[in-house]
Amino acid sequence: MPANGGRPGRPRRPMADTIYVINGPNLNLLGTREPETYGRATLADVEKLCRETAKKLGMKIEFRQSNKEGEMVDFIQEAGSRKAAGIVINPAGYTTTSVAILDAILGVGLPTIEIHITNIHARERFRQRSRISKAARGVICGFGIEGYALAISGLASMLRPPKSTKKK
Ligand code: CA2
Repeated sequence: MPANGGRPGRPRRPMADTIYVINGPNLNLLGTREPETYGRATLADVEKLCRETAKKLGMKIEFRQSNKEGEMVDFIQEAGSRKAAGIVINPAGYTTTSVAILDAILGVGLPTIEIHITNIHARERFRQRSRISKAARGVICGFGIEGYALAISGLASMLRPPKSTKKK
Protein backbone atom coordinates (compact mmCIF):
# COMPACT_ATOMS: atom_id res chain seq x y z
CA MET A 1 0.00 0.00 0.00
CA PRO A 2 1.36 3.46 -0.84
CA ALA A 3 2.47 5.78 1.97
CA ASN A 4 -0.76 7.81 1.82
CA GLY A 5 -2.76 4.69 2.57
CA GLY A 6 -4.13 4.63 -0.97
CA ARG A 7 -6.79 7.19 -0.14
CA PRO A 8 -8.52 8.35 -3.32
CA GLY A 9 -8.71 11.99 -4.33
CA ARG A 10 -5.60 13.16 -2.46
CA PRO A 11 -2.65 14.33 -4.53
CA ARG A 12 0.44 12.43 -3.34
CA ARG A 13 3.53 14.28 -2.25
CA PRO A 14 6.36 13.43 -4.66
CA MET A 15 8.56 12.01 -1.89
CA ALA A 16 5.83 10.60 0.34
CA ASP A 17 7.14 7.10 -0.30
CA THR A 18 10.84 7.92 0.14
CA ILE A 19 12.97 7.28 3.22
CA TYR A 20 16.28 9.10 3.55
CA VAL A 21 19.00 6.79 4.91
CA ILE A 22 21.81 9.00 6.21
CA ASN A 23 25.19 7.65 7.28
CA GLY A 24 27.80 9.53 9.26
CA PRO A 25 31.58 9.70 9.29
CA ASN A 26 33.80 6.73 8.46
CA LEU A 27 30.90 4.47 7.52
CA ASN A 28 32.31 4.62 3.98
CA LEU A 29 35.04 2.34 5.40
CA LEU A 30 32.60 -0.44 6.29
CA GLY A 31 33.87 -3.85 5.22
CA THR A 32 37.42 -2.61 4.69
CA ARG A 33 38.63 -2.26 8.33
CA GLU A 34 37.69 -3.49 11.83
CA PRO A 35 35.59 -6.42 10.53
CA GLU A 36 35.59 -7.90 14.07
CA THR A 37 33.53 -4.89 15.20
CA TYR A 38 31.54 -3.81 12.14
CA GLY A 39 31.43 -7.00 10.03
CA ARG A 40 32.45 -7.61 6.45
CA ALA A 41 29.58 -5.95 4.60
CA THR A 42 30.40 -2.75 2.74
CA LEU A 43 28.34 0.44 2.61
CA ALA A 44 27.30 -0.61 -0.91
CA ASP A 45 25.89 -3.82 0.64
CA VAL A 46 24.00 -1.69 3.19
CA GLU A 47 22.56 0.42 0.40
CA LYS A 48 21.43 -2.70 -1.50
CA LEU A 49 19.79 -4.09 1.65
CA CYS A 50 17.99 -0.78 2.26
CA ARG A 51 16.72 -0.59 -1.34
CA GLU A 52 15.52 -4.22 -1.31
CA THR A 53 13.78 -3.78 2.05
CA ALA A 54 12.08 -0.56 0.94
CA LYS A 55 10.99 -2.08 -2.38
CA LYS A 56 9.20 -4.93 -0.58
CA LEU A 57 7.31 -2.28 1.41
CA GLY A 58 6.42 -0.23 -1.69
CA MET A 59 8.86 2.50 -0.70
CA LYS A 60 12.02 4.12 -2.06
CA ILE A 61 15.38 5.13 -0.59
CA GLU A 62 17.63 8.18 -0.87
CA PHE A 63 20.93 6.82 0.43
CA ARG A 64 23.60 9.25 1.67
CA GLN A 65 26.91 9.22 3.54
CA SER A 66 29.10 12.08 4.68
CA ASN A 67 32.16 12.60 6.83
CA LYS A 68 31.05 16.19 7.49
CA GLU A 69 28.56 17.23 10.15
CA GLY A 70 27.26 20.21 8.13
CA GLU A 71 26.62 18.05 5.09
CA MET A 72 24.61 15.64 7.26
CA VAL A 73 22.55 18.63 8.43
CA ASP A 74 22.03 19.55 4.75
CA PHE A 75 20.78 16.01 3.98
CA ILE A 76 18.30 16.23 6.86
CA GLN A 77 17.05 19.64 5.72
CA GLU A 78 16.77 18.31 2.15
CA ALA A 79 14.62 15.40 3.41
CA GLY A 80 12.44 17.97 5.17
CA SER A 81 12.07 20.36 2.25
CA ARG A 82 11.38 17.52 -0.20
CA LYS A 83 8.77 16.19 2.25
CA ALA A 84 10.26 12.72 2.52
CA ALA A 85 8.37 10.08 4.50
CA GLY A 86 11.04 9.83 7.17
CA ILE A 87 14.69 9.38 8.02
CA VAL A 88 16.87 6.47 9.11
CA ILE A 89 20.15 7.79 10.45
CA ASN A 90 23.38 6.29 11.70
CA PRO A 91 25.11 9.40 13.06
CA ALA A 92 28.27 7.33 13.76
CA GLY A 93 30.94 9.47 15.46
CA TYR A 94 28.55 12.45 15.74
CA THR A 95 26.10 10.44 17.85
CA THR A 96 27.44 11.63 21.17
CA THR A 97 28.29 15.23 20.27
CA SER A 98 26.10 16.74 17.58
CA VAL A 99 23.59 19.32 18.73
CA ALA A 100 23.48 20.45 15.07
CA ILE A 101 22.17 17.06 13.89
CA LEU A 102 19.74 16.88 16.83
CA ASP A 103 18.42 20.37 15.99
CA ALA A 104 18.10 19.51 12.28
CA ILE A 105 15.99 16.43 13.03
CA LEU A 106 13.82 18.35 15.50
CA GLY A 107 13.57 21.18 12.94
CA VAL A 108 12.29 19.09 10.03
CA GLY A 109 9.92 17.13 12.25
CA LEU A 110 10.13 13.97 10.12
CA PRO A 111 9.78 10.61 11.87
CA THR A 112 13.34 9.45 12.42
CA ILE A 113 14.89 6.15 13.45
CA GLU A 114 18.43 6.13 14.86
CA ILE A 115 20.43 3.04 14.03
CA HIS A 116 23.79 1.67 15.11
CA ILE A 117 25.42 -1.45 13.72
CA THR A 118 26.97 -2.35 17.07
CA ASN A 119 25.37 -2.46 20.52
CA ILE A 120 26.68 0.90 21.69
CA HIS A 121 25.58 0.08 25.27
CA ALA A 122 27.99 -2.85 25.41
CA ARG A 123 30.91 -0.70 24.23
CA GLU A 124 32.99 2.10 25.73
CA ARG A 125 31.15 4.49 28.00
CA PHE A 126 31.65 7.47 25.70
CA ARG A 127 29.62 5.73 22.97
CA GLN A 128 26.63 5.08 25.18
CA ARG A 129 25.01 8.50 25.48
CA SER A 130 23.40 9.62 22.26
CA ARG A 131 22.43 13.24 21.74
CA ILE A 132 20.33 12.17 18.77
CA SER A 133 17.96 9.73 20.54
CA LYS A 134 15.88 12.58 21.99
CA ALA A 135 14.67 13.37 18.45
CA ALA A 136 14.24 9.74 17.37
CA ARG A 137 10.94 7.86 17.26
CA GLY A 138 12.93 4.64 17.67
CA VAL A 139 16.48 3.44 18.21
CA ILE A 140 17.97 0.18 16.93
CA CYS A 141 21.43 -1.10 17.81
CA GLY A 142 23.39 -4.32 17.91
CA PHE A 143 21.85 -6.16 14.95
CA GLY A 144 24.69 -5.54 12.54
CA ILE A 145 23.69 -4.13 9.17
CA GLU A 146 20.35 -5.98 9.48
CA GLY A 147 19.45 -3.09 11.80
CA TYR A 148 18.97 -0.90 8.71
CA ALA A 149 16.31 -3.29 7.38
CA LEU A 150 14.64 -3.37 10.82
CA ALA A 151 14.69 0.43 10.95
CA ILE A 152 13.10 0.77 7.50
CA SER A 153 10.34 -1.74 8.20
CA GLY A 154 9.72 -0.24 11.65
CA LEU A 155 9.46 3.24 10.16
CA ALA A 156 7.13 1.98 7.41
CA SER A 157 4.84 0.48 10.10
CA MET A 158 4.79 3.80 11.95
CA LEU A 159 3.82 5.60 8.74
CA ARG A 160 1.00 3.23 7.84
CA PRO A 161 -2.38 4.63 8.80
CA PRO A 162 -4.07 2.57 11.55
CA LYS A 163 -6.58 0.05 10.25
CA SER A 164 -10.16 1.20 10.74
CA THR A 165 -12.02 -0.83 13.33
CA LYS A 166 -15.38 0.08 11.76
CA LYS A 167 -17.38 -2.88 10.43
CA LYS A 168 -18.16 -2.69 6.71
O1 CA2 B 1 27.69 0.94 15.66
C1 CA2 B 1 27.56 1.92 14.92
O2 CA2 B 1 26.90 1.91 13.89
C2 CA2 B 1 28.30 3.22 15.25
O3 CA2 B 1 27.42 4.30 14.95
C3 CA2 B 1 29.53 3.25 14.36
C4 CA2 B 1 30.44 4.46 14.64
C5 CA2 B 1 30.77 4.58 16.11
O4 CA2 B 1 31.46 5.80 16.35
C6 CA2 B 1 29.51 4.57 16.98
O5 CA2 B 1 29.90 4.60 18.34
C7 CA2 B 1 28.69 3.31 16.71
C8 CA2 B 1 31.74 4.33 13.86
C9 CA2 B 1 31.58 4.22 12.38
C10 CA2 B 1 32.91 3.96 11.79
O6 CA2 B 1 32.81 2.82 10.98
C11 CA2 B 1 33.95 2.17 10.61
C12 CA2 B 1 33.77 1.05 9.86
C13 CA2 B 1 34.87 0.32 9.46
C14 CA2 B 1 36.13 0.75 9.79
C15 CA2 B 1 36.30 1.89 10.53
C16 CA2 B 1 35.20 2.61 10.94
